[in-house]
This record gives sequence, C-alpha cells and structure tokens, in this order.
Amino acid sequence: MSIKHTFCRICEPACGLLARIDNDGQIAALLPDPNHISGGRPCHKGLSFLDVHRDPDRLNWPLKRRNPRREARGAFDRVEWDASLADVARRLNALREQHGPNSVAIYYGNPFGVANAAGWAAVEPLRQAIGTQMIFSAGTQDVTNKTAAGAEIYGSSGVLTIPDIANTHYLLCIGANPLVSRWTAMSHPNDDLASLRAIVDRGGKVVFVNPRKIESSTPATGPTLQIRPGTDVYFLAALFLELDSRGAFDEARIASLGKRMNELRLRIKGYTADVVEAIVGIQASQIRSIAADIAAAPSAAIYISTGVNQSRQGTLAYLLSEMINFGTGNLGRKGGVIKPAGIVDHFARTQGVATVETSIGTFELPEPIGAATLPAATITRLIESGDIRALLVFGGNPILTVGGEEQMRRAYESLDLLVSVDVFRSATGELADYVLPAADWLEHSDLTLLGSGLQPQPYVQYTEAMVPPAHERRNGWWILNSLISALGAPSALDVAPDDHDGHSMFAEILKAAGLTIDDLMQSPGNARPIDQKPPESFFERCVVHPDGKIDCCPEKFIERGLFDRMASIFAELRAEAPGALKMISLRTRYMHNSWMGNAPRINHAIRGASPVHVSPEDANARALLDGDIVRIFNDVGSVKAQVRIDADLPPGTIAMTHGYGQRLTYGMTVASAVDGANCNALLPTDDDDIEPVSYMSWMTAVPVELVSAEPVRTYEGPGLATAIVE
Ligand SMILES: Nc1nc2c(c(=O)[nH]1)N[C@H]1C(S)=C(S)[C@@H](COP(=O)(O)OP(=O)(O)OC[C@H]3O[C@@H](n4cnc5c(=O)[nH]c(N)nc54)[C@H](O)[C@@H]3O)O[C@H]1N2
Ligand SMILES: Nc1nc2c(c(=O)[nH]1)N[C@H]1C(S)=C(S)[C@@H](COP(=O)(O)OP(=O)(O)OC[C@H]3O[C@@H](n4cnc5c(=O)[nH]c(N)nc54)[C@H](O)[C@@H]3O)O[C@H]1N2
Ligand code: SF4
Ligand SMILES: [Mo]
Repeated sequence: MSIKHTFCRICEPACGLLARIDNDGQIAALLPDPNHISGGRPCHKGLSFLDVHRDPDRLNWPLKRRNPRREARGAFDRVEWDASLADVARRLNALREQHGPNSVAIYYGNPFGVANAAGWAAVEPLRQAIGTQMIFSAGTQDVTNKTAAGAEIYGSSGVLTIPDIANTHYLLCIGANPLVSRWTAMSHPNDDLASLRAIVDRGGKVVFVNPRKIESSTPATGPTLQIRPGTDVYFLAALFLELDSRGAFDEARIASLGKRMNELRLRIKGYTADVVEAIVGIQASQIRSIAADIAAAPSAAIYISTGVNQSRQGTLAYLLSEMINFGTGNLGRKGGVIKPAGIVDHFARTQGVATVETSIGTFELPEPIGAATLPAATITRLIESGDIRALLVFGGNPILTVGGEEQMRRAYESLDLLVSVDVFRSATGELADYVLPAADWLEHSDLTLLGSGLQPQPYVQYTEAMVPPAHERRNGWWILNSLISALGAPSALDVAPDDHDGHSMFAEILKAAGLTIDDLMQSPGNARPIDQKPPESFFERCVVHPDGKIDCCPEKFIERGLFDRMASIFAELRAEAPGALKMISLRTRYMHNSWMGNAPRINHAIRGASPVHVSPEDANARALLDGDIVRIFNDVGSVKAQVRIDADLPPGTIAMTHGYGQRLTYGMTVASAVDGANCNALLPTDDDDIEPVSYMSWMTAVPVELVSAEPVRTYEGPGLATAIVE
C-alpha cells in the first residue's frame, strides 16, 4: 500500500488528491490532499473519479465501425492500434491529396484543451503535419471572446486577467456561478466560496449579476442583481459611463498606459443607465449605486464568465469590463484584476492573420494561433458544403455540446472519415469510423501547465501516472504523435521513442524555468510555488503591442462591426414582444458538460432527468404544473422536458442543463438510460448568430417558446409516471 500525490483534471482548480495504491498496483481510493499547495479541497466529482476510471463502459481497445453512419447505433469491431492509425493516416493522406489539406478538420474538446497539457500540446504539431487550417475547439463555446479580445487589447491572446479575490474590496461577478462551477479562465482553489465570504468579512462587497438567483449568492457572500439574459454589454456600457461621469477614471494613467479611450467613449455614449435600464432589467439607480461602490472601494474587480461569454456580445462585454478595471486604476493593482506569473511568463505577440477561405465565407486565424480556433458552430455547414470531409475529434463531444444537434447528425452522415479519441464511446464516438481509447488522467503524467498564469497563488505541480494505462488505452500525446508519424511526418516520438505520455516535454518546460521533474518529486506534494510578480508588473510583462500601450478600442472591433451589432441588437431587444422567453444554461454539481453522466453516483441517482426550469409567473401564464411535460422549440429545433418550477428565475427566462439527451449514446449505458433532452438542439448557428472576431457561439439568451406537450396528466399507479422525454 502506498500513497501518491496527484491532482484532479476535471475542471480548473486542479484540486490536490492523494491516490492510495494497493499492493497489486491498483488505485484503492482517491482522497483529498489536506496539505495541497493551493489550499483548495476536491469536490465529489474528483473524489468519485474512480467510478470513471473503472467504469465497465470505458473504451479499452481501438474500435472500428462496420455499418453506415446513417444507422444511429454503431456496430464496432475491435482492431489493433497500428492498423487503426495506418488506415486513418492513409485515408487522411488521400483526402489531402484529392481535396486539399483543409478537407481535414480537427475539433478538440475540454479534456484536451484544459485537462491534459501534453495532449493539448500535440494538437498544433498534428495540425501542421496535416497542413489544415480547419481547427476547431470547445473554446468557441466557452471563452474565445476573452482570448480574441486579449490579442487586440494587450497584443496577445495569452493575456487573460483574473480578479485578485484574496485582496479585493469589491467583486462584481457577472455570469458565473462559482459554487457550482468553480470558476473558469481562472485556476482558483476550490474553497466553497470561503474566499468570497472573506471579502465580506473584511468589510468588502460581492455582487453577482445573473438572470437567476444563484447558489453562490448567499447572505454571507452577496446579492444577485437579476439581469435580463443577453444584455450585459449594455449594463457594462452604462456602468462605464456612470463611473466616467463621476470622475472615477484616472485620466493621467489612461493617457500614459493606454490609447483610444476617447474612441471607446464615443462608441458607447448612448447607452446610459437611463437608456438601458428597461432593456437590462436593472434600475438606473442600482447601476449608479454599483458605480458609486466601485469608485469608493480601495480596490475593485469585475469578472465575467460563460453567462456573458456565450451571449453574442462577449467580446465587447469583456472589453468594457477590462476598460472599467483599467480606467478605475484597478488593472494591475492589488485587489483589482491581475495577471499572475505562470511557469511560462511571456506572451507571444499576435503577428498577423491567416485567411481561411471556405465555401461559406472567409475566416481569419491569428498568427500564432494560440487559443484561437474557427467557430465550432460552422462545422455542420462546412461539412454540408463539402469543405470538410474528415473530422478528427479529440476529447470532445460536439454532437451534444455545439448547437444544432439534428442538423449536425445529418451532416456527419456524409463525412468520409470521423475519428473520436475519448475515454467513452460518446454521442460523437457512436458515429465515428474509429473510436480510439484514451488513457484517463490517473493513467498519465501531467504538469499544471494549462492553468498556469491563471492561479491566484502561482505554483507548479507534477504528477506521475498513478497507474499505467489499463488494457490498450493510450495517452492523447502518444495517439496524436503516432498519427503524425503514420502520416509520414516527423513527430515528437522520433526524439523520445520511449515516451508514452509527453513527460519529456514537461522536463523541457521545467528546464526553461530552472527546475527538473526530480526537483518537483522531492518537493512537498510534488509542487513548488512560483514567485509571484507584483500586480503593477502587468504593464511591462503583459502589454506586448509594439507601442507598449493598451488598446482601449481596437480598430478590428469597429471594422468587424461589433459596435454596429451592439446597436442593432439593442434595437431588436427594444422591439421584443412582452413575454418573449429566453433560454439560459444551468450547470449543476451533478453533470460535467456532456461527460460525467455515466457515473451513477454523480448523475443518475441524485438528479435523474434534466428538467426545464420555469419561473412561477411563466408557468402560471401557461397553466403549467411542476412535473408537466412541455415542448420547448424555436426555428432551430424542438425538445421535450419536464417542468421544474423555479422561483429563482425571473419571468421570461427558462433554464436547462446541457449534456443531457444521451438516448443515442449506446456506448454509455448509464447516461443513455437517463431521461433528458439536449437543449443545444435549439441553438442558432447561422452567420449572424456567431460573434465576429471571437467566433463565439450563441448559447445563452436564446429565444424559445414553450407549450404544454401533455394536456392531461393521468394517474398511473403508486407514484406519478416517470416522464419520458426525448
Ligand atoms: N447549452 C450549453 N452548451 C454548452 C455550454 C453551456 O454552458 N451551455 N458550455 C460549453 C462549454 S463552456 C464547453 S467547455 C463545451 C465543452 O465541449 P466539449 O469539450 O466538446 O464537451 P465535453 O462534454 O467536455 O466532452 C468531453 C469529451 O471528452 C471525453 N474525455 C474525458 N476525459 C478524457 C480524457 O482524458 N481524454 C480524452 N481523449 N477524452 C476524454 C469525454 O468522455 C467527452 O466525450 O460545452 C459547451 N456547451
Ligand atoms: N459541475 C460542473 N462544473 C463545471 C462544469 C460543468 O458542466 N458542471 N463545466 C466547466 C466548464 S467547461 C466551464 S467553462 C465552467 C463555467 O463556469 P461558469 O462560467 O461559472 O459557469 P456556470 O455555472 O454555467 O455560470 C454561468 C452563469 O451565467 C448565468 N447566465 C446565463 N445567461 C446569462 C446572461 O445573459 N447574463 C449573465 N450575467 N449571466 C447569465 C447562468 O445563470 C449561470 O449562473 O464550469 C466548469 N465547471
Ligand atoms: S473542483 Fe474541479 S478540479 Fe476540484 S475536484 Fe472538483 S472536479 Fe476536480
Ligand atoms: Mo468550458
């Protein structure tokens, strides 16, 4: 029996875990690491990850589909790795030759983008080996508004600020629910809100801005201002103007460190608190009182998250929140927003753009690409148009996590090749020609690289593999590099043929920081702090434009029509019929995007079907009762769900949890047996629905209608009949 240190890689806090390894080398238990360097505590998802590690539905061997994709249920044969990779490479090479390299597309999801540093690092070399520009990721469902804005405002997409929660006197937390989701684009220790309560305890304030009164908002943390969905950009513009007009902006600082602030003032000058209050649903007097609080606070920070990022205008919303932080002197200030040092602390300047010509229009990718990708919401149309003929999916599940499921399923039927690298045969994997078994995070070494630079107290931790990969599971790094080799291109395996999980890359990264893996293995918890740089160093470390100035109103935002769009959406909102319904997302502790639904302890037993949350007012207006079955629909799609009346929602807003609707995910027997609908079947994906510049998908404040799908409820036995929802 031995104990090893490791860290969770389900979400961003990377909580410390202890793995108890029994005498036959298997993991007997995962326990919290009470002395973890972050001070955070793992949640039930991390602590029950052994359910995923040992799940009988896990993929253990490469599988090859033998029936056509139009048959929803795949028939798969076990095949060998060498043969699978050789066949995939042969087919990719044939497509590249016949239709050009852009006929091959890559989509990588969260477990590659956030949770497996080596796997992530292998994506770009594979893209280059294929020669394709068709690169997509979960980023355009998540946070590319911040990376795209960072590229323009500071000169690099790698510059993402985080609120200095440990020191701030005022936190405005917009479109986030940290108690449930534990922050994003910030690797904050999971402390069940202790750090937010501490702000209040030291005399500060926390205010949430959210359509729904959220779990994070308690008497000990702070209130929720219930905003109308999709209107944050106007709220932020009004807040900016209010602060500006009361002289809260430091003009000398703006002039010396920034440029074009007056241009920004001009562009948003019409959105005063009085003008926007009816649209945002927050009274002008309340906006003024927030401005007064921010102006008076010794330090203040605005943080926006997915509820804003996914709202069609996340890029301008982030620009405005950053410019309020900057204007009020809170950027690069203790207690304001900061950019902690990471294990790598330099930011590649955006050098220009690569143009991507497609049949549905021209797109742009910055050079270097960094975190930028094309809009995932266009994959369906790019397949329909014949541009994309092969799709390689790494640790992602676009069938359920991107908008427009029905259209996407139809489009996938026409693909020449679909490959899924995953721990499960997911909804996407079910349709794939090859389903390749990935090692999970207990089965490979790793470094806290992807959250590095986003940790309030910077540290670096290394973990060995807790156990070798079971059966024929392989780490993403090995799979992608083996595919590069099979394509006939040089790969990292040429240099390190014995490496199977990318640990040689970690050694390189650490070396550049003056460390070795041994140094970390000999440090307590296999982790070391990274020297914190003073907040004020932000300006010299992170503003990498050639002129060294913060661009407060990037030309690109104007050229690509972001401000015109802001005006036209405002007019749309003004013209909206009273009673119009908008759908927002509702993350719960019992589901993680689309993929923890096969662990009975996390999903099934506790929550069951994914209901649609409806405000009492909207339910009354439609004569709906708790438990009724309704149809939720719009021009894009239609789903059924069971009503849960939720007084935490304001009238006009319904909420659903994404990741459900796994009826056709035959490879995940628990998830597919749970009722629930895929709310993403309702997301619009036309050109206008995708935000210019960031390519973010429109995933919140989506117009929908709701009607009863079950006029009469009959009593059917001892309990009420279980809802059958599609
Ligand atoms: N309506 C709505 N939709 C949303 C969102 C929302 O708020 N509302 N949120 C969006 C957000 S923020 C995101 S990030 C995206 C996520 O979008 P995706 O990344 O496409 O989706 P996930 O459900 O995270 O899928 C991860 C897949 O990786 C697999 N996996 C898990 N661990 C590993 C591993 O170690 N290796 C490999 N190779 N595979 C692994 C899982 O089984 C699963 O199939 O979804 C988005 N979708
Ligand atoms: N349990 C659990 N944890 C997770 C995940 C999960 O699926 N389950 N996913 C992980 C991932 S990939 C990510 S990116 C993070 C996301 O982390 P967060 O961004 O904190 O995600 P949510 O909890 O969905 O919080 C978004 C909030 O935005 C609100 N909202 C919706 N529309 C609007 C709007 O128009 N304006 C405003 N102001 N608010 C709005 C919603 O009510 C919701 O409370 O969570 C991560 N952690
Ligand atoms: S908070 Fe996230 S990182 Fe921490 S244990 Fe839970 S799932 Fe894992
Ligand atoms: Mo995400």
